[in-house]
Amino acid sequence: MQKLTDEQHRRWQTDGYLHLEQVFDPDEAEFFRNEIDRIRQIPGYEPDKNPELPRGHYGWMDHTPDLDPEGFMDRRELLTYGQAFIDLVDRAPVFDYVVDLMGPNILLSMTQAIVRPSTEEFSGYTHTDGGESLRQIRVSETCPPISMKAMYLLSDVTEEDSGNLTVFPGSHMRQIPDHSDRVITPYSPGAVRLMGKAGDVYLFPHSLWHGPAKNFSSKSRKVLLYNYCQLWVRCYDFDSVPDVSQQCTARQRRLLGDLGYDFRPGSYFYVPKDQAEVILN
Ligand SMILES: O=C(O)CCC(=O)C(=O)O
Repeated sequence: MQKLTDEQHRRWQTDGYLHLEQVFDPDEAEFFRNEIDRIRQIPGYEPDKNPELPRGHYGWMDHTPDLDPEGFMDRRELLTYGQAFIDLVDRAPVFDYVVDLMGPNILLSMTQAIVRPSTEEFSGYTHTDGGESLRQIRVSETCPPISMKAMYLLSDVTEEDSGNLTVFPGSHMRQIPDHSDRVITPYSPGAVRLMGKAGDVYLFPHSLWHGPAKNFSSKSRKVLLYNYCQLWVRCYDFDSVPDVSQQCTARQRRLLGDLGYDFRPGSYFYVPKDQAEVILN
C-alpha cells in the first residue's frame, strides 16, 4: 500500500488536512461530474426539511429538488448508482492514505455528492463533522483519527469565493475558543480558503473546523465525499450491511460492515482475525 511521506504526516498532524493533487485525471473528473448530473434525476436521500426531524437527517426523494445540473444538490448513499461509485470506496492511492492514517480497523461511514451553485444567496458555513458529541472529542496528534473524509474536487476552485473548502488549520487539535457564543464563518480570523483543481482530493478528520465558502464564480462547484470511521463507530448511511455489498469485493464488503459472520456481542469492537489481511490486501 502507498504510504504518506513523513512531511505529509507532519502536515496532517499540525494543519489537520492534506491536499493531494490530480488523483483524477481530467477525463475521470469529467466522468464523475456527469455522473452527478445523471443521479440528480433519480431517487435518493437528500436533506429533509421536515421541522419535526432532528438536525442532519436526510429523506428519500424522487429526485433532487432542483433539476438544473448547475443547481444545489446534496445526495447521500452513492454506492447504488453504479460500479464507479463502488470502486471509489477503496481506490488507490486515497484509500491507502486513509489506512495509513487510521489503521486497518475501519468502516466506510458515508458517501455524498454535493453541488454548490454560484449564487449571491449562500454565505457559506463552518462546522465540524459527526454531530454534537464528536465535536467535543479531540484525539492527540499521534493518534489515528476517529473519523475522517476524502473530498474529491470535481470542479476547478482557483479563485476566492468559488465554493472553496475553507479550513481552520490546527482546529482538529485546538477547539476554536467561544465557538458556541459566536458564529464561526469561512471569513472568520484563521480561516484558509483552499484553492484546487478538478481531480484534487482533500483529506481531513471530522474534528477539523471546515466548510464551504461563498460561490460567486458563475460556475457550480461539484464534489464527492467518502467518509471513514473506526470500526467501533456507527456509520451515517446504514444501520446494517447494505444490499449493495453483494456487488462488492471482499475488502469493500468488510468496509461496509460485513465481518464474515453473524453479529454477536463483541462484534465491531474486537475485530475479525483476518481484518488487517483483508484491508491491507
Ligand atoms: O463543501 C461543501 O459543500 C461541504 C463540505 C463539508 O462541509 C463537509 O464535507 O462536511
